[in-house]
Amino acid sequence: MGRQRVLSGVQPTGSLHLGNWLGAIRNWVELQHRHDAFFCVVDLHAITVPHDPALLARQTRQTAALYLACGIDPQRATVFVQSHVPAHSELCWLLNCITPLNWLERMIQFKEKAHKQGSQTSVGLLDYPVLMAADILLYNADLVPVGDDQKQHLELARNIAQQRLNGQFAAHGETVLNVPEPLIVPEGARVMSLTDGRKKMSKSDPNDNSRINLLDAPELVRKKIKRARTDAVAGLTFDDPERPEADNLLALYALLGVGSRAAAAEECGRMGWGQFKGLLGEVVVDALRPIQQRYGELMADPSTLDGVLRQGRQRAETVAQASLERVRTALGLTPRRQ
Ligand code: AQP
Repeated sequence: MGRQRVLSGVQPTGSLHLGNWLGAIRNWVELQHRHDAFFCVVDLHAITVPHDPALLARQTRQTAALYLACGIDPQRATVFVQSHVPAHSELCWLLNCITPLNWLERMIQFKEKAHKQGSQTSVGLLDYPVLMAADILLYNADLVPVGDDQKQHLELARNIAQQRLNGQFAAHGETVLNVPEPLIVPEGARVMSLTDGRKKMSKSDPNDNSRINLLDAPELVRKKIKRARTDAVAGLTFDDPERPEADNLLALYALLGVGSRAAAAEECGRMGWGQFKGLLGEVVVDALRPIQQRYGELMADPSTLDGVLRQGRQRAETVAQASLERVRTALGLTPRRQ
């Protein structure tokens, strides 16, 4: 049996932060050794909310460069930009036509984001999960790494594949496309906001002090950690529901510093906040240093990144086109003659 295929992506909606790295990209680096991995920058998803075109273009390249700087190896994994492979949009349309509207209206993320945007909510935002289904199904992915917030979207992709595409359009005993399984990310990978330990660290939080961006300069990292929200209790502990900030920062120290929760709890259990924050600041700066250095090298030589994205597009297109043809045929669209 060949290696199982994995697909994942990040939206270029802002600057990548510690949460994106520790919750997603760092796991991908492991996955690329054992799986046939496809990692894309999902720029078509990024335009489902209001955006600045010049910024989107910059952040798309920045995100791709950060994948590489964090250790994604283009010799092992296929790295590409979603909109460079038109099959994503085309399959999205085909899936739109076989997906019931009320499946989308139930999506929690849509309800939350639509509530914020009111009358400016776009059709694209409602359609976001169908585009995500297209991304996954195009590559016949076996496994999709998902955090809690994306579980409902993956379930929708599975339902579209199983109940609609395979259920209604496959020849007897066959499948049109593979039904993907979730790959649950390891525990402790959810990084919380520095200004509110009950909210996840997020690119779209308007307060930049709520997150550590992977490209923040060392002085800024130290400053943000010093200013991070604390409580009035001395000593750092895990798992106290009344102390989400202590749990979050100690978890960061465990992940980036000593390597285990037990060692972090042992070392910092009696430390005051001031001493602990100084220590954590240095650990985060040290962890980001090689990423920032590699990122700088990549940005100084645009042709390397262009080459990686060109090669990635070509590989992705070969797989995507074959899946698209299967769906077109199953739905009764006539073949495109060369
Ligand atoms: N705080 C986090 N902790 C752990 N993992 C996280 N991820 C995001 N934030 C955290 C993981 O990063 C991947 C990419 O996420 P995305 O770009 O698709 O959007 P998101 O999950 O909505 O991330 P953000 O930063 O919160 O972006 P905005 O603010 O634009 O919505 C996913 O695998 C996600 O789990």
